[in-house]
Amino acid sequence: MLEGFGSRAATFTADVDQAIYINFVLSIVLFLSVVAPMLYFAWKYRESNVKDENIENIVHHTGLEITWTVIPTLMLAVFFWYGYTSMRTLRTMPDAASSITVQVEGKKWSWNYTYPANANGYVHKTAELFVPVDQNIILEMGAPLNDVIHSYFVPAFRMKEDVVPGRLTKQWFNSTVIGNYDVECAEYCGTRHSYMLSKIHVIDRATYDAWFNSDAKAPAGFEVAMSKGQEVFEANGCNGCHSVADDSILVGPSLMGIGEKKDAQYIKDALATPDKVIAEGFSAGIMTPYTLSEEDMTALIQYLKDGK
Ligand code: HEC
Ligand SMILES: [Cu+2]
Repeated sequence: MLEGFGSRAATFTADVDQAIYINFVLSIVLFLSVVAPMLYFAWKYRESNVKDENIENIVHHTGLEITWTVIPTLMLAVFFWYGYTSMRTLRTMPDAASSITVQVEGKKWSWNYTYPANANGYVHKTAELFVPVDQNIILEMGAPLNDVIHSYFVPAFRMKEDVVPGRLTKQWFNSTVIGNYDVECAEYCGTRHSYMLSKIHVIDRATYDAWFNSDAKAPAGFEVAMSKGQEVFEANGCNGCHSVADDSILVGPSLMGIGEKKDAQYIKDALATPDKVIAEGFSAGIMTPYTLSEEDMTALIQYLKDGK
C-alpha cells in the first residue's frame, strides 16, 4: 500500500474532506436528536410511571411541526451546499490547453495509460501513471465495449469516477505533493477485481519532461530491469490473467513454458482470435482479442519462450 486516505495530495482534497466532515457531524447531531428523546421518553413513560387516566392524546402541535420541518430542511440545505460545491470542483474540467490529457483504459483486470504524442511523435503507453507536480491532469477514461464497469479511485486525492464500456468519462486532478499513490478499482468487476490496481507517481517537472520527450519506458529513478517482451506483457494487462513464472492459474491458464510447447503462430492466433481455440478447462469469451505491432509481438513471443 502506498499513500492513501492518510494523505492530502491534490488541490481539492481539503474541499472533499470538509464536505465529508460536515456531513458526518450533522449526521451525528441528527442521530442524537432522534435517538436521545426516544430513549428519554421510553424511560419517562415506562409502565410503572404512568397511570392510564393520565394519558392524553395530543392531536396537533403547530410549534413542534414547524420546528421539525424547518430544522431538518436547513440541515439538508447545508448537506447539499457542501456536497454540491466540492462535487462541482471535481467535475469542472480545467482548461485543456494548459493541462496534460491522458487516456485511461480500464479492463478486466488492469489499467493502462496512453499519453499524447511527444515532439518526436512517440506515444508513451504505460501501466502506471507519471505526472508532474502542480500540474492539471485530465484523465479521459473508457473501457472496451465487451468489458464491464470499473471505477477509477485514488484515495489520496479523494477522487473516483466510473469507467464505463462505450462511454467516455472524465476526471481531473492537480497533485501538490511529490509521491506515489495507489489507484484502485472501486466497482466490483469479477474474479480479479481486488488486484485491479495501479499507481500514480507524482514527480518533479524536470524529470517528467526529460522522460516525456524521450522514448524511455519510465522516468529516471523508476526504471525496472524488464525485457521488452515483459513490458508488452504487463502494459497489455496479460499479467492480470496469466502467470508466467509458475503454473498458478489466475483467470486464464499459466503461460509457463508455452513458448516451448507451442509455436509462434499458435500464440499469434491465441491473441488475434482467443475464442477460436479454447485452452482445455477454460471458457471462451473471457480473453479479448489483442492487436499488437509486429515488434511487440516478436518481443512477446520471445518472452513467453525464455522469460526474457
Ligand atoms: C481477462 C483475462 C485475460 C487477459 C487480460 C488475457 N488473457 Fe489470455 N487467456 C485468458 C483465458 C481465460 C484463456 C483460456 C481460454 C482461451 O484459450 O481463449 C486464455 C488463453 C490464452 C492463450 C492460450 C493458452 C493455451 O494454453 O492454449 C495465450 C497464449 C494467451 N491467452 C496469451 C495472452 C496474452 C499474451 C495476453 C496479453 C496480451 C492475454 N492472454 C491476456 C484470459 C486472459
Ligand atoms: Cu475493475
